[in-house]
Amino acid sequence: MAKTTKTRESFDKELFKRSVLYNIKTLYRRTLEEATPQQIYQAASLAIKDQIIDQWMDTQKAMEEQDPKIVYYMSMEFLMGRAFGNNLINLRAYEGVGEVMDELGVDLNLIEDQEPDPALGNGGLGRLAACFLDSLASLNYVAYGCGIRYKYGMFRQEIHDGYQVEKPDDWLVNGNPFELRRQEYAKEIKFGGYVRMYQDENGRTMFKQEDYQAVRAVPYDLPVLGYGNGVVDTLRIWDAEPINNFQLDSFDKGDYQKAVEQENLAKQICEVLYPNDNHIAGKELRLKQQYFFISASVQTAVQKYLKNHDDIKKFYEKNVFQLNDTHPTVAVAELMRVLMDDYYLEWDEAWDVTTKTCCYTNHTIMAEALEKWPQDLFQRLLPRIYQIVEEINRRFNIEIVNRYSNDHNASVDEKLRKMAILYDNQVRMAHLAIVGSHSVNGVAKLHTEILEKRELKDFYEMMPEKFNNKTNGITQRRFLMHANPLLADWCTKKVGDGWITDLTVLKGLKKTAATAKAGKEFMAIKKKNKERLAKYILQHNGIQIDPDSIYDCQVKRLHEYKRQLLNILHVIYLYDKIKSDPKFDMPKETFIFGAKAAAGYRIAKLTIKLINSVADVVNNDPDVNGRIKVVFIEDYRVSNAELIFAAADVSEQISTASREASGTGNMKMMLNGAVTIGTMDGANVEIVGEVGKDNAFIFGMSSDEVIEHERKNDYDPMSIYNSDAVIKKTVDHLIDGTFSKDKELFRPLWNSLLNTKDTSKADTYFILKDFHSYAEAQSKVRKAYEDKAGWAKMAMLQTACCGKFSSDRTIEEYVKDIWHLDKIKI
Ligand code: CRA
Repeated sequence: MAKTTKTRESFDKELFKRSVLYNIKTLYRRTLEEATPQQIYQAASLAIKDQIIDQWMDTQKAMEEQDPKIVYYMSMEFLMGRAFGNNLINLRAYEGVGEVMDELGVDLNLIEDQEPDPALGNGGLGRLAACFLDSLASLNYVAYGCGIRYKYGMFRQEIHDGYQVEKPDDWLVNGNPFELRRQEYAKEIKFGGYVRMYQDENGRTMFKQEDYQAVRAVPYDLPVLGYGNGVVDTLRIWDAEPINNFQLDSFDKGDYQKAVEQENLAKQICEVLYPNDNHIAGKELRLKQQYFFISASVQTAVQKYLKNHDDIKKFYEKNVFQLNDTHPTVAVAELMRVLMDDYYLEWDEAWDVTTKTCCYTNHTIMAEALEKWPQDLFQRLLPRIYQIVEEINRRFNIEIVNRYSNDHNASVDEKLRKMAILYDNQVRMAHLAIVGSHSVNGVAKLHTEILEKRELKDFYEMMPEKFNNKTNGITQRRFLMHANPLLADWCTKKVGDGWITDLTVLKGLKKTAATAKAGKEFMAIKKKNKERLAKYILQHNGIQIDPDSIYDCQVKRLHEYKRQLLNILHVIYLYDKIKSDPKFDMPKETFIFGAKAAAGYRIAKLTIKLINSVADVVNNDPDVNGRIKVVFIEDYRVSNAELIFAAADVSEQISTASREASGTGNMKMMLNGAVTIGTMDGANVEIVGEVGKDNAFIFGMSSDEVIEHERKNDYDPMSIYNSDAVIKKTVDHLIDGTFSKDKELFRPLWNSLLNTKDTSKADTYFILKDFHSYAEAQSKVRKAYEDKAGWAKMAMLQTACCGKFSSDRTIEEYVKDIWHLDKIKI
């Protein structure tokens, strides 16, 4: 990390050192020599926090003076990853702290490893929120991340006998040194009861929630540092506490009962993150979580605005709410409630403010991820909010009728059926989000097109002006600078350090790096990173892998649509080839997987077991002779992801076309010089656009072809199986005892491809259909890798061409097209 991270003048090494030693003494009554690594980590974090606090206060002051517009990024998930190293990088103090630690005889890496990964997110959606906060602060915008302080984040994954076992992620056991509890900003949140209507003394019709259960939302603030600019934004996550009205001397049985219930509610709400990615479980507690953090955040935003503005009708001029998927959509109704019930706005006035404030991002077209709540549950839990949703729906239905009743090409009934917010006893959250927002965006070009042409076609037709695309991005500060310091330094040597705040600067590598010498340097760095990962894998898996082999990596959530099964079937196919032809010539290849499966997702969990079973057989078969190895990395998360991205040669992005809205792991791998093998899906399309199709290995059906097969319902995997001996043999290894003594163990996976009972449910993700095209692309990868110089050039081009995929670019687009924020000066 030497050259790229100049120590910022304001970072005082001596002060830092003294403060670490002092903290160790006062916190633990110990000397440095006596302190454990965890204690040194805590002491060092507090010393850094000290410096952050000054900048945080300066940012607050600048905000008050300059009164910029603020974005509230509302999200159930923020997958921040470790804060320690990232804060040092953005403070430009990484190098300085490294030196201090050296002087103290302490290994900085060991200290960083003391921090648990704050895993308050499932995957892409939560990590995107984290990258966005990093970019917002780095670009001098004022932003609040609003979320939940789950006591238990994404579970810790252990592998026992090849199976996933979920262990609680007790990330707060040692406390969180960077957080600040802000009791003074606590809010009351009300659930249940009924709504009483009455006239107030001015003759206004008022609505009051009565006989409700309440909990207290207490915010914890985490600093979000901009890179080297002194800006510190805030991630505000809410914890629930009981309201203190528990009176033990109460003889009223009803009160006692209620007090106990309220206490239990407070205990439950923030207990745990639902571990589902792209899938909605529909649990009542989840809706409580949603309303809990949204009500607290909306109340806060309004009160903050009114502290130094008096016209609530202009709220939207200074505030914007970005809803990260439909999970925070109750914000639409909650803002209406606050504006009408607390600040006496008329419906139309409140609606004007609300729609001008709210914006919605769609992250998926997967049907099982579409949020719908049973109307009665919604009404029982949120009686006042439900009334408001009913009225929004009533008015929207009138709009539909007005718009289409004279349109001979449309049927009003059909439009109502397809577009109403309340329909079939359900509350359709996506419809509420679209109607209540002035902007609706998808997360990659192809995804937005699919939304406009298919999934949200009716809405697009009626309100095209709301729709826009914002292709996702990632922050280079974490995923190059922190993850891959060797490559970061190399880039700086070649093109200067401008890329840290403007990733397009890396395009300068195209010229300077197109030489054989640069290629060798690049691949030498890759090799070092591959050794680093090999060491991690040896330590954690006990498997020795060869840093000279191709590292082919698929790391992401386990989901059928992401097709880890296609990947492992191809490994099985290669294994067969080696077994039947002992001389089969191929470069050594290591297939690396990392994935968590939702706890209740049976097929996904069985896929993990399959990968591990294949690994056992292949890695231990002398006939294979080290040509292929398979590794499943336990507990895939942000911290080990950084090691994997830096070491990857090949980036597996093989979802069924149309299913992956964007993907962001694809961008992280590209940034680190891994070449994509993938389908024309999500942001892969744009990656190929940037790097050129000769520098990627594209295979499989297009999204149009997939959608067409689904429309016609004419896909028959069984006929492929019956007519294709290679596929038959490969697939049958799932049930012929090759990978398990119990031949029936993997039968459900075999069935998922060839379901003989219900053929419409067979191979819904077109694995067999795309198999050969994938195997061919894999064979091209191996061939390309054998040309060392050619590969080096292709790998470098990935890094050179990934400028577009910085979340800085994404954020500037949100600002320009939707948010219209002002930059603050510090
Ligand atoms: N699961 C998509 O599937 C996308 C991210 C971030 C996802 C990814 O393709 O990159 O969002 N969708 O936009 C999602 O969570 C609820 O939908 C994801 O992370």
